[in-house]
Amino acid sequence: MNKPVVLRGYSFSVYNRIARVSLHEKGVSYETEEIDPFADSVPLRYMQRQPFGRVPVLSHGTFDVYETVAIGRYTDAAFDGPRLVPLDAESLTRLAQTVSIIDTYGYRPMVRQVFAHRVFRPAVGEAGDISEIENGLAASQTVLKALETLAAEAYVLNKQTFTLADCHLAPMIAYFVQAPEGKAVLSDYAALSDWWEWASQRASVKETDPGLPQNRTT
Ligand SMILES: N[C@@H](CCC(=O)N[C@@H](CS)C(=O)NCC(=O)O)C(=O)O
Repeated sequence: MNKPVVLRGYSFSVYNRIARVSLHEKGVSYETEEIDPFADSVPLRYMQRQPFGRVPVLSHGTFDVYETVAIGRYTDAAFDGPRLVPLDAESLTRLAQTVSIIDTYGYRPMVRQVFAHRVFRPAVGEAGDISEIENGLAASQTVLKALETLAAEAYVLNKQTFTLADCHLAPMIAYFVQAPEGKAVLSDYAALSDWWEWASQRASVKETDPGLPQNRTT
């Protein structure tokens, strides 16, 4: 009998969606458990699985894994389906570089500043902070420029082979472009815009769109 696969996370989390995209790409059936990491208290049983209180965590039988990069690597290695990690040295390296750029420099300005303050907070009836949006847009430029170079070089983000780099970037850009200013900024980067046009049509990306919450807080 197959071991159960459970993704524990928050529907509106960009990292949760990254994990979901990789599971969809591999054709893995999974259950979900909703954990809101922004709630006043995160359940103790979840903290035992993720000591930093972030989401998501993937459980496969008794094997738990947290950190979305590791979840993607596990998903690729543990399940049948198309490979999400390239084999050649250059593409493998560019994949790691892309994901690291997104996590280290991209998530905060693109998601926590631009998307959260321009789109998410207003959707739940909270005021966004204009200075957060402006600072996020400014910081996003360097990130998009770096990703543009990687997309133009095309070892990854190449509109042909869907890898963990695509899994990681698509949910971030999907949120960023919901802000009109984010959409405008992205259009300055030709290779990245072409990539997004392609990636946004991918079934795994479309099927994992969480939409926007109603009367929720972030
Ligand atoms: N390094 C973590 C980052 C995950 C992360 O930051 N998730 C966000 C939601 S998108 C979170 O749980 N935030 C809760 C908080 O900041 O307290 C990973 O790769 O899984």
